[in-house]
Amino acid sequence: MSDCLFCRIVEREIPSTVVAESEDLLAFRDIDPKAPTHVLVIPKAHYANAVELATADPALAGNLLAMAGQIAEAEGVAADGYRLLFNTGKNGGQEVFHVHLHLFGGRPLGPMLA
Ligand code: D5M
Repeated sequence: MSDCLFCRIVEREIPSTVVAESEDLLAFRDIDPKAPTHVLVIPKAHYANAVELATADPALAGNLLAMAGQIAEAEGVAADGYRLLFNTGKNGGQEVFHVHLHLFGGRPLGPMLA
């Protein structure tokens, strides 16, 4: 989708700091990090949200989670713990409607909701 920001990152039309890549997945640093480690993991194919991805391709959804775990290890945040988050829809705080898994780590993150 040419009007999708994250599709354009996949196509390298918009630069990003890539931390991991596979045939189907891309992980890059969030442009506005909320933690010392803040990485977004996305499928290269366009799905609007996590449920759409998991419904259409459960194996890919699982691989996406597994990649997040590998990145957490590589970033050195796995031992102390980290947060994985899918914002879903407007009330969920989703701003980019190409599914992305937030990986936050590197500091205590506190309670989930303010
Ligand atoms: O999160 C969308 C996230 O996408 C938000 O944390 C900023 C990030 N973002 C926006 N543009 C870019 C670019 N160009 N590179 C890297 N990260 C970006 P949401 O869950 O939709 O609120």
